[in-house]
Amino acid sequence: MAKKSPVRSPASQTVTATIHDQKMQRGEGGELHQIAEGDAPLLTTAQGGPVSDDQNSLRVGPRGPLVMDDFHFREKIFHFDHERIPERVVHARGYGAHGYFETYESLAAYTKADLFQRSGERTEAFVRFSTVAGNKGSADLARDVRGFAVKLYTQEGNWDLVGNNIPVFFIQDAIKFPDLVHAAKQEPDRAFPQAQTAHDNFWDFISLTPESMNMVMWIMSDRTIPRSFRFMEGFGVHTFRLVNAKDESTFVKFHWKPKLGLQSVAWNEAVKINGADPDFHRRDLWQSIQSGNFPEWELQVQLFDQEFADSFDFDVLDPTKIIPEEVLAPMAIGRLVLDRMPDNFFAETEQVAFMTQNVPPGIDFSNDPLLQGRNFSYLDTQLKRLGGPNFTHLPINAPKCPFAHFQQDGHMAMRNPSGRVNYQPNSFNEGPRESPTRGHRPLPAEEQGTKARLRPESFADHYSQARQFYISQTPPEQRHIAAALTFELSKVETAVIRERMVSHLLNIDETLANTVAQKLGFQSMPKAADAAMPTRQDLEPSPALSIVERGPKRFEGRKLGILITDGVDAKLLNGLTAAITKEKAVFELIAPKVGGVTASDGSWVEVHHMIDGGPSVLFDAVALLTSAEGIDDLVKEATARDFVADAFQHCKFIGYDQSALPLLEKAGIADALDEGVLALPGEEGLSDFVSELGKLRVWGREPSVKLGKA
Ligand code: HDD
Repeated sequence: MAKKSPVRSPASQTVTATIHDQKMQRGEGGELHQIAEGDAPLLTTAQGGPVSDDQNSLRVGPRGPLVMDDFHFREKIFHFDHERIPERVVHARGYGAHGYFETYESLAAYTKADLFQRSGERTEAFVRFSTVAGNKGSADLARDVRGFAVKLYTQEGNWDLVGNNIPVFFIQDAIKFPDLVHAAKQEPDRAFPQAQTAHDNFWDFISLTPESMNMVMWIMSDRTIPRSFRFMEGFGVHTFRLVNAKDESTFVKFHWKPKLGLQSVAWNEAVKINGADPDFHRRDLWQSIQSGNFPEWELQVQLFDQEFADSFDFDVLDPTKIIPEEVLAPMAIGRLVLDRMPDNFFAETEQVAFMTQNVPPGIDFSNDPLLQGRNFSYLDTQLKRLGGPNFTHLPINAPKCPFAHFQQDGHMAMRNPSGRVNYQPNSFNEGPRESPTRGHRPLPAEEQGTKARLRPESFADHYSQARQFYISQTPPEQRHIAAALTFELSKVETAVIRERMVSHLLNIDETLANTVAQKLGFQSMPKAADAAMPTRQDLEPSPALSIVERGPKRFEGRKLGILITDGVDAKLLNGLTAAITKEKAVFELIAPKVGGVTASDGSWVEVHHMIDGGPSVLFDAVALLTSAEGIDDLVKEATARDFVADAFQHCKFIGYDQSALPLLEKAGIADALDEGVLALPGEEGLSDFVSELGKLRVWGREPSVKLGKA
């Protein structure tokens, strides 16, 4: 729970001292605060001076000019004018939480990294999730990659694993990053579109960058519209190295696997969520942590040696490629639990500075050129954003292990050493010394070659894994990829860009290319793009790449929206809410009026939303518990009809009691009821309904919804 700051302290706080006849109270940190009239803490300037009037600025006469000696006004407005810092150039919109990482078993055989030495050891963690392209105030459900940045405060320094929810990237060389980001963000002359890649510049760059094709398949899949941060994977993307005490190195790829399984929303749903609740992902994380449902991920690693790397189909240094889990099984090594929201968003989530170069002894880099470029970039950006080199003095960025160095001074230096000696070596035997045995030592490696700007031949196959991703998807997921490509390209005004993209799709999957071309209204097909290497048709599908295959099996962690009216059957409602709670899921009640409804037994039931503010897109499944007396008014509400029609078209499970049938009729689905629209049995059968909800979506319904048969 958030700690209360002294300023927000309740008026009842006890007076602990009296100094110069002034009543004082002790704040959280033991510091003394003065008390104003009454019991509230005394308002002061930033210099600590008591303020007499915070409502009116100093002026000459009641209608005269303001005067310059109003230092309180000057300071207050000055500070306000400087409240903003530059937003992140990418990943500006984000949300963070505190937690811990727990090591399962010692990994000493592979790494000397301190956090992996002892089974059961817990390491403090801070995680920030983000979207990439949108500005700080953009909506959560933009179709976009999600950042998954983890800071682990280990006993041998901070380790930042700055990953995404997708294991590959757009480009192979960091020198292309500014171009990629420029193309993805708002176009510079018009400053739109916001938080969207559905525009000419993005697809122009992408269609001229064949190395991005694997990533294109991932971003056009439902991975980029996750249901919540809690239901998505995270990936370190690059190949890193683990180094043990004998200086033996093992290649490693890091994967975060959500305990709840994977889940995304439908595109039409995402668009509506952005309107109904632009903070959908923030609210979800906030609510689940504040209610004690702590999200959890398992850290899994793919470990391999040089021999495997040499024999693998693709270059392990190429960040546009994965190693399928079916080829190299991941090993679970620990778990990450998020259990505390920051006390202050700005101080923690906004000021947290992740840097890929932050690695403890036992973790090392590979020669992935994207990773090496990143190691160069992140420090600069923190200097710009946070305003000076002392950002490590901020509590969120400071190590939690002992640290000592001779870096000094600079803007806002908060930790200043005392004493005379601020250099090494010195004759006074003072100050910290380096340790060749304990310190981070790069793995000894012999590198040689001709200095040149080049891209290795082993990075040249741009289509085979894109195809593998596509053929690994279930039919609904393949449909969604085609629909997403069609939507995005339909927003591209320049015909040649649309054609160029389809010419790439021809190298990935002909049916996909034809579907997209047909939906875009092409008169003829372009020829396939020239490929540096032919697409391999022999790569096996990898079921691990499908969200549906890795979906949850239970309703746990999800939310049921229950639409109720006056006269709702109290027993049924109580039975359903109890069954949902037992499943470790949550429910929210929606009614025509936000005050509440009177149930069949005369009891008053408070609700969370009025129907206009609680559309079904905010829930994983819905139930309609109405009554003969309440249904007549409900069917007249357009929003009630939308509630049901949307739930149906988004392939959600719908439970209803008989009184709600007129609403199903009004929503136009009474004739299309399928196995996902369930008449609610009496109380006894409710647990069966809840276990049915575990399937989440009725994907079989989708084609008929699309064809307007419902
Ligand atoms: Fe990056 C932020 C992830 C490539 C340069 N990046 C940033 C964040 C994440 C990633 C999650 C947000 C961190 C936070 O929450 O504060 N970036 C990635 C991944 C990449 C990647 C997974 C490819 C595998 N990034 C990448 C390249 C460059 C950058 C190639 C530059 C050469 N990234 C930055 C940055 C940011 C950043 C400009 C902006 C804000 C920040 O660093 O702190 O330095």
